[in-house]
Amino acid sequence: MIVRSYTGRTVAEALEKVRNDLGSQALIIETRTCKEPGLFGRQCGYEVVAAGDPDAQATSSPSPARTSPRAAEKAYAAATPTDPPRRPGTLPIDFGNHQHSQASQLVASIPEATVGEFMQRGDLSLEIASIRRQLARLATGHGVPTDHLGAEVSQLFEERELPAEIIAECDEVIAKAGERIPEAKRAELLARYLARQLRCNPGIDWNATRCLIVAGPTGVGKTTTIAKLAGDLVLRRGRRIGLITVDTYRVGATDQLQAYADLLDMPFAVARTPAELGHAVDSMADCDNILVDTAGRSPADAARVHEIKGFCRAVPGMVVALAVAANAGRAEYASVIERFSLLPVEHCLLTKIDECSAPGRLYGCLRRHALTVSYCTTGQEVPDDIEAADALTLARLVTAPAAESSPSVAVH
Ligand SMILES: Nc1nc2c(ncn2[C@@H]2O[C@H](COP(=O)(O)OP(=O)(O)O)[C@@H](O)[C@H]2O)c(=O)[nH]1
Ligand SMILES: [Mg+2]
Repeated sequence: MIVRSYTGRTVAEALEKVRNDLGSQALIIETRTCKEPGLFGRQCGYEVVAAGDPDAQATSSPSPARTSPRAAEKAYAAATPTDPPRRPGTLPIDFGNHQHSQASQLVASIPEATVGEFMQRGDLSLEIASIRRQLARLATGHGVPTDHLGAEVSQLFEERELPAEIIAECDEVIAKAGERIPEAKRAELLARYLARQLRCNPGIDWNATRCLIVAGPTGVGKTTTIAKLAGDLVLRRGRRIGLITVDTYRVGATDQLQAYADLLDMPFAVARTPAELGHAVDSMADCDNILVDTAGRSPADAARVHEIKGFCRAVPGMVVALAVAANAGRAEYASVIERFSLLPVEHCLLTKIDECSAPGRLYGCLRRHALTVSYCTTGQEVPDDIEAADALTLARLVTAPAAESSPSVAVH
C-alpha cells in the first residue's frame, strides 16, 4: 500500500490516472489545485493524493476489497524516510514521530471514499474536508503559513472555509505589503487581491445574447432567477421578453413560470422536445430576448444533462447559464460542475448568496472551477433580489470582519 500524488488538467483526468494506477478502490486523501509558480501564478490543474495498492490493481479481481482507514494509516506509516526510493509522483512524506502519531490519529478518523465514489458523494462533511487539509499539511510537512495574517484573521478565514492554499496566498500578500499597509486597510488589500483571481461579468450583454437557457440542479433557484431577469429586462430596460420552459417533469413547474409570464404580460410557451423549442423560439420573433427554463437535473443524472444539450443545439446561438447555489457543500459544487460541464456553459448565475454561511468555500469553488459569475441572487423577492456580479463584492464576503459579514449580507 502506497500514497501517491497524481496531476491532471481536470479533477476527472487526475482521478483517471489514480484509477489506472491504483484501481477504483484507491482511497482519495486530498484534492487540491496546482498553480503556476509565483504569487499571481494562474491555476493550471489539479492534484489528487490517493492511497492504494498497485499490485492489487495488477492482479485485480472484479470487486477488490475496499481500502479501510486502517489500511490507509498503514500506508502512511509505511511511507517513512527509511522506505526504498519512491517512484515519481509518490508523496515525499517525512513525518517526525510526533507528527506521525498525529497523522495516524487523523487518518484513522477519515471515512472511506474511493475513486469510484468520490465524484458521486455529495455528503462529505466539512469537518472531514478540514481533517484532510490538516492531514495533507502534516504529510507534506508544510503548515499553512499565517504569521503575517495573524491568528484572528486566519481563524476567520478557516471558519469561512477558505481553502488552505488560498489562506497561504493571503499571508504572502500581507508579507509582501509589509509595514506599508496599516492594519485597518489589510482586509481591503486582501479583498482586492482575491477579487483579481475571480472571473466575473457585470451581468449579461443582452444585445449580444438573444436566447439564454438556464440549467442547474433542482431547487437552486433557476425559475425564480429567470423571473428576476425577465422582470429586470422588462420593467427597467423596456425590452420585450419571451419565456419558454422545457421543464415538463415536475408537477406545477410550467405553472410557476407561466404565472410570472402572465404577471409581466410576456409571451410564454412550453416545449417538450428540441424541435418544439425551435418552433417556440421562431414564434417569438418579435421578442428582444428569450429565456428558457429547464428541469432540475440531479448532478448524477448524465442522460438528463445530455437531453438539455439537445435543447441547446436546437436553437442557433443559444447561450447556456448554469445556476449554482452559494450555500452548497464542497463536494456538491464539484459534482454539479463536473456533470454540467457537458454543456457549453458561458455564465454562472450564483443563487442564494443570502444563505451562504461559508463564503470562503464558495470563493474556493469559483476559483477551482474557473466559473465566470454574471449574476448573484440575494433573496426570494422577484424581481429585486438580483445583482450583476462584482468580484470585489464577492471577495469582501470572505475578508469582511466578522461583524460586517453575516449570512444575510446583501450584494450591492
Ligand atoms: N434565500 C433565497 N432563496 C431563493 C433564491 N433564489 C431562489 N430561492 C428559493 O429557492 C426555492 C427554489 O426556487 P426555484 O426557482 O423553484 O428553483 P428551481 O428548481 O431551480 O427552478 C424557492 O423557494 C425560491 O424562492 C435566493 O437568491 N435566495
Ligand atoms: Mg424550476
